[in-house]
Amino acid sequence: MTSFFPEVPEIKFEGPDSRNPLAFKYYNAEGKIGGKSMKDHLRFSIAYWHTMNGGGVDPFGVATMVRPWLTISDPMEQARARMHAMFEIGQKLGMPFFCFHDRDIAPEGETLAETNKNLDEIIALTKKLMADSELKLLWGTACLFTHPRFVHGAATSCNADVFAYAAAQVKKAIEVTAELGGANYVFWGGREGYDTLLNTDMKLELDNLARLLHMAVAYKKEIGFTGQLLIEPKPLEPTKHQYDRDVATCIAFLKTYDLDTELKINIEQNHATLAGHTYAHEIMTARIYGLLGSLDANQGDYLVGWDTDQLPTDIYEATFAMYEVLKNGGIAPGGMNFDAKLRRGSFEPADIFHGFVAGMDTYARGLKAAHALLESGELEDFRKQRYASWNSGIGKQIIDGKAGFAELEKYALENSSIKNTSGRQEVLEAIVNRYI
Ligand code: XUL
Ligand code: CO
Repeated sequence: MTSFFPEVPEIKFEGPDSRNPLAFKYYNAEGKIGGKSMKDHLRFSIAYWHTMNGGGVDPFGVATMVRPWLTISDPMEQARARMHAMFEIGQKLGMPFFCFHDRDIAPEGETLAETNKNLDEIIALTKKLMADSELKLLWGTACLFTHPRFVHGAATSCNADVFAYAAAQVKKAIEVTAELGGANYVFWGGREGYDTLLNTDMKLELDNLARLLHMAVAYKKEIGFTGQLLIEPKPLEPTKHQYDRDVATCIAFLKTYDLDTELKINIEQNHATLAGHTYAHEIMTARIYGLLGSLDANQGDYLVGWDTDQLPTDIYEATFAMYEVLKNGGIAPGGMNFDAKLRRGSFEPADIFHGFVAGMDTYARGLKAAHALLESGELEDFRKQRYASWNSGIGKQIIDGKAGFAELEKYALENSSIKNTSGRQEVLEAIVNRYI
């Protein structure tokens, strides 16, 4: 295969003083933070769909991206070329992982059997390319939202034939993910939601979503797939209400349907902000319930109300995210998937590399800042002190279950002059700024 990016060299770490746009200033794959390499902390991944298939189409305009592989008219020939191009991108960036939907990598045929045959051929090619490359599979998933058959949803469709088709597709997608040694398998509920309650049996739809996930759990065990299953929350888009709205909703769903020991959560920053949460809030919520699985690293635009899926460049967001990841003891077997696309105006092939360099450097800075902040204990010590009243006296009695309403009433009557201390938010924000 000839190179798709002859003008782009291998991207090297040159340090913060470098002015070379095609060099890392902060991401040093083998550089150690707290005894662990940056590569192992961050576990970066290419999202196949945005990077290889995204043309820059928006509701007002056609594709702008210059992508030589997308001009190949034979769909299977194009699929092969696209896969080669992705491996070139991965190799030049030293990217450890990639993620894909089944339909991103191979075209649909006339029948499901033909579609599966197309997929098998591209999976065989991928496996061959992986054998000569460092690139590993972070996760696979099934695209259950693009084709018109999924107009009313997939697992939550009103039409049982669609549920059956979706199940067949998920079965195959888990098989090929296992075949490539995927570390995880993701369920994002593409059209699992509703546009109007007037035509929706929400209880049946939620029960059916759980039914499909239970089938996936059983099948994973049957074939011995050891990857982690993940569910990805998103509040809206494409439907007006997505059932997997946010982390808390996913936790309630997983616990209600006895799935919380089988699935963890894949959290995307832009989905968090669309749900009215910060990324750190969502990561912390999953972490404290032991359900933090993986991250889709991107960012939205706070002035725009949809999922803009931008490459992450906000160091504050990256720092707060990495602070939570470090408190979680790391993100493996999950990773940080750049579920992100270039702006429509950044259409040259080299922009792919510029986008990833920006995202990888942002998270490297976030990791460094978060590690230093955590090591310093400045936030943790403040927090500990703030809750000190729970370590002794009446606080400890409440925690130990030794004080009920009667004891607390007696205590309050005897101690009714309460003294609070400042939360010092501004001091804490200034502390964070010293580490950024
Ligand atoms: C869509 C989205 C998906 C999932 C995988 O907003 O995030 O690409 O990450 O299906
Ligand atoms: Co995503």
